[in-house]
Amino acid sequence: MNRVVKRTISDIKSLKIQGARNVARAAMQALGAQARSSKAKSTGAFFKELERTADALAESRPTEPMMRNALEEALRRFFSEVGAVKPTSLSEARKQVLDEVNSFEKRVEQSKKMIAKFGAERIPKGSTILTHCHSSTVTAILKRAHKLGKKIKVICTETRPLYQGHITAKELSSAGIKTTLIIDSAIKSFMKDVDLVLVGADAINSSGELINKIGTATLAFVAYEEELKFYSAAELFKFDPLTLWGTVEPIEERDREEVANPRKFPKVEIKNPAFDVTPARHITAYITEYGVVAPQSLFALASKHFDMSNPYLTKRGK
Ligand code: RUB
Repeated sequence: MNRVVKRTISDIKSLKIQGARNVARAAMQALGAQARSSKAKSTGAFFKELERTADALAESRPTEPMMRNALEEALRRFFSEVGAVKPTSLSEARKQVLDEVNSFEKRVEQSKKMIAKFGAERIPKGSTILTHCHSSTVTAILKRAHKLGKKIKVICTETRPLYQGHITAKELSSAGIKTTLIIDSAIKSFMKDVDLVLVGADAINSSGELINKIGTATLAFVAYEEELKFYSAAELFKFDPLTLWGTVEPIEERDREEVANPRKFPKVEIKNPAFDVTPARHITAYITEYGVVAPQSLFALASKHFDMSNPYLTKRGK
């Protein structure tokens, strides 16, 4: 694997690159870098090399179907129904991969614009929005609502253990939005000031459940109890088609050192799950690039726009 791929994997693991969209984009760029630098002598060897690269990238964070879907889609076009590599010259194959990388980049930019548009329409004038962690999709919606003159206020949780909420607070305040930073455990105390909750998405499963940064499920539960709207901004590529085939979305368990120094707690088990699962009944709607949908309708919308055949069967041709 080339240097760009190795660095991308390490940056994704350390959260230097964070948020599902940024992770997927970086992974696709790395796939392109591998395609450019490949010394393979045949198209078969070339695709094997790219498959290995895609697998290594996909494993860097297990709860990221957007990255898996993007890599999967980029490669599966080159395999025939029976799993053999389609006949093509090496230079043509390289060009096809790079075209896929470029078209993915354009597609995510376009979907972000559409989500920002649909999302901003859902934000009432003068409202206060509570958000959690850092989602580039959420900040795009909030910045658009601000540009439309909606005079919004945003409350950000700090998001333990690695404080991605600080990124959100800095980004929104720099854009001129009135921003308040709170500790995660203060959400209930601030709910009286909040009009709606808006978070991103790492994954959506076949039941319409949301898998997002740890703490999201608690936030959704509190919002539900307070009868507040709870939205998740998510392009359809966050849907994990493997969950249609009985796979349970894996929850990444991260290094315990992120929570506390284990040497200071010799007899304590330290746990650090990165994500949790929010039930569909606590979610008002998903804001997607094709419009706003109830969680129960997300699969129908996703299957209209994407090929939902079993990606592993398609890719491996088994
Ligand atoms: C980030 C997080 C974000 C989603 C969506 O977690 O939970 O809400 O990834 O982000 P982490 P985006 O910091 O662990 O990656 O909208 O940018 O895809």
